[in-house]
Amino acid sequence: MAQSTPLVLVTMGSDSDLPVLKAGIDILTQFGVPWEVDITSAHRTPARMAEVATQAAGRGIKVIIAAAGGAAHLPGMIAAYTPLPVIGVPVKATHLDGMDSLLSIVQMPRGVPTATVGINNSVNAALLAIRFLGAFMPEMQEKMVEYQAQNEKQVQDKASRLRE
Ligand code: RP5
Repeated sequence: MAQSTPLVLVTMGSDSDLPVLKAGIDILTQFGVPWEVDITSAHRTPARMAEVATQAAGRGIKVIIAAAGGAAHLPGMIAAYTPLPVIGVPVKATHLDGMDSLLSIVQMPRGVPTATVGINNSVNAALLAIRFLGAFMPEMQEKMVEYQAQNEKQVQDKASRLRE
């Protein structure tokens, strides 16, 4: 699945990760970010994963979100092949409840940074990607400011109702 001139590539190790990523993809759509969704397994399709990661920057992609569960090597391997910022989403996919994925993604060796969000938290991955875009796209930063204001208002409204 792709939109015209995608800025954010969302990739995952298996189609079984897709339900977890849906909420994040919805955020990208809500902010008007052109995205592309793909499946590239570090273990099952290593050559294609390397090709996709190597070519991403040249195609105009600015941020990569990579999700995987279990021995979650995908985000780190993609980060090894691209100069782009990579955000890893640990997916809860095994009997270890996502702790395996989280630790696999967050414990990258020095020199190969991979941002890591919470287990199954594709929403934060998308919001972080949008913040990266906002560094050079003022309209994205403006939308983020609006989003933060909405969040604040929602919490304040709930607090007001509790005080009533
Ligand atoms: C990982 O193994 C995938 O990212 C997925 O989270 C997990 C299970 O994959 P499937 O066996 O469902 O294809 O590589």
